[in-house]
Amino acid sequence: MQQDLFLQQDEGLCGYNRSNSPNFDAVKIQVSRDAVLFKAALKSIAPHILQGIERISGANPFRHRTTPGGQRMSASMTNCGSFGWITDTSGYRYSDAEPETGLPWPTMPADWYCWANQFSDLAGFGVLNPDACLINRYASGTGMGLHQDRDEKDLSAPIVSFSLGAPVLFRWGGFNRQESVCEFLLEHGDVLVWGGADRMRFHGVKKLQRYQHPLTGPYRYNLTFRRSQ
Ligand SMILES: O=C(O)CCC(=O)C(=O)O
Repeated sequence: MQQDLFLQQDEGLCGYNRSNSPNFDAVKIQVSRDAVLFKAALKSIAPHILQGIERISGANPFRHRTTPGGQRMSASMTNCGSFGWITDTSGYRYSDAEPETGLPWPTMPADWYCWANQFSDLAGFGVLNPDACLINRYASGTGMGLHQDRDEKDLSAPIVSFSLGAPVLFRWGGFNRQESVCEFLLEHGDVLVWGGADRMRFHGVKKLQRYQHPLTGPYRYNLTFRRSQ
């Protein structure tokens, strides 16, 4: 049933035959059992995605949120979709509104929704139907510590991650903090999907090096599509 829904959206909204779609035939690297990296798959449509980010952050600016322990996060964040991921001293959670303004999050662009579904399917997880897209912006010297994505209600749904702009070393750990961590490069246009047996792996990003990207300047953007409810 979900598959049928997806096919209708595919034909109606995604426009895969148009020149403005990702490269679904991109080189595919099996990172671990249930994690797949599609190299540079978004490269040709990056300007379009960046325009979307500009629109979303114009309506709801990037903010440095605070961890439950009171620490300011170094990456700044915004969201689009029905729900957004937030953190403050009350905890990590999804919210249907931006806590600073009380306003709903900007709508998730229909083509992003379709592309996230398509990459989830290509990675072997079927249709994701994301209701949340967290957008992180990293400046040089910022990163994200090892963590698990565990605030979603259904942990069987995968995470689909788009990377744009400056490259970074992604840290891919085990199922507890003590396990060894491997690192690989996430570059402009890469799509990483993880789920199934790898869904609860600890992961994070090392500090961004000083860099100048022709489209994003010193910044790296990461979009994670999630099914939160
Ligand atoms: O920036 C990235 O590639 C990872 C972001 C991440 O792990 C998260 O938002 O939970």
